Amino acid sequence: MPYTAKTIEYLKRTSPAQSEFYQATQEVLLSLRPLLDKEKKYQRYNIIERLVEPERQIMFKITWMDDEGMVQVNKGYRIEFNSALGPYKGGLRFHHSVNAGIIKFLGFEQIFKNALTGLQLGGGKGGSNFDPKGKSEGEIMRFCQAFMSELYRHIGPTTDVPAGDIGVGGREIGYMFGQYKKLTGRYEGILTGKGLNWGGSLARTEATGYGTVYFAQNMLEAAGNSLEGKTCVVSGAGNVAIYTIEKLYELGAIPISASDSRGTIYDKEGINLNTLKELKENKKVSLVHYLDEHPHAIYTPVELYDTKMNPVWAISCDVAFPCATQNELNENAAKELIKNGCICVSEGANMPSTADAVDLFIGTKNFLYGPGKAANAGGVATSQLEMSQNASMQSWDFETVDNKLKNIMKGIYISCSETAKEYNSTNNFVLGANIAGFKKVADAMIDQGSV
Ligand code: NDP
Ligand code: 2IT
Repeated sequence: MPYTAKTIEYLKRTSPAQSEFYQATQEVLLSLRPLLDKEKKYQRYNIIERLVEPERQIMFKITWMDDEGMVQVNKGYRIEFNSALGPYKGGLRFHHSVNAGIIKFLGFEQIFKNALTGLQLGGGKGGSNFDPKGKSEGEIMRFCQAFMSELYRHIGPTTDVPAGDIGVGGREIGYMFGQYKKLTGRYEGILTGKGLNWGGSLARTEATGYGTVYFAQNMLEAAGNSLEGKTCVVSGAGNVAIYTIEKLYELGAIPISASDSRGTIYDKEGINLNTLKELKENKKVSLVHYLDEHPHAIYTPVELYDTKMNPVWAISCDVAFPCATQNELNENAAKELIKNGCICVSEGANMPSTADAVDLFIGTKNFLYGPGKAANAGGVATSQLEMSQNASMQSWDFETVDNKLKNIMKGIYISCSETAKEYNSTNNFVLGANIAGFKKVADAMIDQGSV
């Protein structure tokens, strides 16, 4: 489409070397074509050009002292992408691969995801190229404090509210919250994913994984199917993967895999959840130790991966849940999944499937594909429930939050599904999610004038 090509060309020229950002943008723009053809107001108000440019991009230096007394330097980012629907909201990622393009793709996806929740949330994302691997507890704390020593001046409970993402969980949120309080003297909801006895919400830890499973459940039920008895493969072994696996067991499915940055575990009897939590949440060690307690499982280290794909996608399954990172599921993997009988993919991670893989899923008759910006929106939605509890000084019980999460995920499914039908693309939830999310943001931008 000329409009898409023109925008991508413009982005490549003005924001060079941001391949993940172009990828995310291209997918959205291609989906929007039928809407833009029909409703000329979006072009009249130049919404696309306005939307692909972040409102504000903050880049800063983080200096901190390691255990040897060496001063270390990292890059810090907070990209405040779009505030048409509410305060900027989105996680912080600490991973060695982080750069401006990655934070920008995540921030861009976040705009539509947050819109789909139906809640008042703008889109943003942040992070650092800090590598938490092998760092001591003291180093993690000093880094988090140094990161917040700059970030604190840019965030606020009604302006920008970060949360966790890869490499940022409850521990890091705690250190950052403490530093914010120290610097400002204010005790307020400037981060979500907080500890339960200092402002956190029950079910926030579980929300992304649970929500991804609820989304799969909605897709399958609408097709007259269910998760019960289904064999599921899951990639990742962090927050999203763990609570995906937990909810799958609760709904009678059998999750048989997990993976981390060093390898993949396949346990045909079903992944032992207690072992997984002990290794990844408490001890924070490699998945290879799963074999210590479950020697019958099969472990494949990354060095032995087929160069064409992660072995997790070669395991025969009914439903797949990519829950690790972007572009972890390529065209070969998608072919393999479909060939081996997989009928549904629900994305816990952000943009885990490459564009070719997405095309294959969408082009396969009766295949159910839940894109990340819809399927993993339960995390940010529950973050908003945390903000809501903070603002009203209340705390709701687990069932209350979980029921709200379930309803929000159902609402997202309905909105994707009905929008897809409206554009004669039944079950194309990529088109459904992108158009439904876009309309909310774009209409708000038009109402609010050229600001
Ligand atoms: P965690 O840091 O808790 O876990 C990430 C997991 O994925 C870890 O097991 C990690 O391995 C593995 N991993 C990360 N990067 C790579 C890589 N490049 N190659 C192979 N394995 C990798 O993060 P989350 O579970 O929070 O996030 C997972 C995904 O879900 C991300 O895409 C994130 O953006 C998305 N997401 C997260 C939400 C949240 O609320 N946390 C909400 C919505 C989406 P190792 O253990 O070795 O580090
Ligand atoms: O990608 C995401 O939606 C998240 N990392 C969670 C964001 C949030 O603000 O809870």
